[in-house]
Amino acid sequence: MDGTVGVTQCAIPPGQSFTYNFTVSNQWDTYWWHAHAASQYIDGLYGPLIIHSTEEPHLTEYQEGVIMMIADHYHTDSGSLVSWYLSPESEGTEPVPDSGVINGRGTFDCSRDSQALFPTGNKCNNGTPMPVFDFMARTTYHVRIINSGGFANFQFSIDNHNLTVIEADGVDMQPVQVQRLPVHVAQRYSVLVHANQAVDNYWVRALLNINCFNSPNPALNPSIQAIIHYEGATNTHPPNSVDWSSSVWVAICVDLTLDMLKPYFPVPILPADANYHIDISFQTTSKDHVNMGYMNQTSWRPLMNNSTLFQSQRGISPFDTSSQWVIPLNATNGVQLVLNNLDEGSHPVHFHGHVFYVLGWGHENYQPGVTPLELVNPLRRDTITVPAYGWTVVRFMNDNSGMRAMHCHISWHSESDLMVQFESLPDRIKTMDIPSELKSMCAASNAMK
Ligand SMILES: [Cu+2]
Repeated sequence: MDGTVGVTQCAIPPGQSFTYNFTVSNQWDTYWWHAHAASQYIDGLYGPLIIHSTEEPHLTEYQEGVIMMIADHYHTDSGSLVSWYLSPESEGTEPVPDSGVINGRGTFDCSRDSQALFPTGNKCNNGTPMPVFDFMARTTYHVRIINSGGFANFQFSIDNHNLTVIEADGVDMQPVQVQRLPVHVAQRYSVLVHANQAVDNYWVRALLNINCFNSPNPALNPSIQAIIHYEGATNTHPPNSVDWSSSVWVAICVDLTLDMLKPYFPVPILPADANYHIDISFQTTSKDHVNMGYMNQTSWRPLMNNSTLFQSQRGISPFDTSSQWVIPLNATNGVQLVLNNLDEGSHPVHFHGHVFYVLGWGHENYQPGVTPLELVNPLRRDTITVPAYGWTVVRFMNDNSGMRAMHCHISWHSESDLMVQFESLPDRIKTMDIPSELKSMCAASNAMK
């Protein structure tokens, strides 16, 4: 029920439906659902998925909850943009968003449209009024921030209000106070916000970090905004509040540091019994002159009308490494990965089915055995930014059998095939009870051709 096309299932055919059925156990906090076929989600097929529990450690520290799903927004359909991106014309430059939305709402100044990479002309529209979040004074809000966008890393802040981070990607954190929060694609944070300021209106700011883009988009106003409206404040004027003076995490598109993000519940880390070095790169293909993403030597090509999970269950292995880099993991033990980024861009790498233990990251060369790693209560999360020309060392416990994708969550990069798969406990996959409805979708999509 992981939903990854070509990995755990075939796509849901047009006009058909599929019901995902899964059991939640010992898990809570902030997630999201989205289409996992090609670049479909950035056209809007996504939503929040929040799991509540009486075991949340910060449950008594807030009174109200708010969700803020923040996404960059393209005014051209993603299929057209992928066609352009995966052509020699783009020279590997990612499409830059035209605007941004919070909970699906955002505005655009159509006088800027002609400066866009793909102007929309008379189809341009000014969007919808920005969202307004009603706050009551002297109340503490649990604000869940989700980056559901395709490309942009953003810096989140609320004028005059500190943010107390208590969760990252479904893992509870020891509280840490920040004024600005960098959030990369697919990452989630929970922050506590105390409505302890004067009754008034305040800007919520999600600054799309243009320093992480390879090229400018003059049509883009990178400052995506919403309003916090205290009950009793006048609602006839926009906020007069001013941005924090502390500098944004501009030039480097990286996460909060490891010493800031400490899990609330420590989990002992097992030693690593298996080690893999994964080079992340982009290479121009000699045949088509297209810039494609590579994990080591493999650029992933999704299977048509099949999935690697179904193939694994039938015992088809090894996989063809020219299109599927599948790492078999036979024992329940610790697996350590060195994610080495040879590319000039940062990559928010997302892992299905597991959380990473994040042992370290940096910009200089990683030297095994020399570079110090965090082994005591290291950060755990499921989406980690690998810095440009930098490295990240992660570990995970191979305790969740299945075919698990690990990919860059920037939509353009997953479309350029930046993905590796882990065949977790193949013997258990062979005896896994896979619902026939999952398999029958492959036949249905086959019949459509
Ligand atoms: Cu990437």
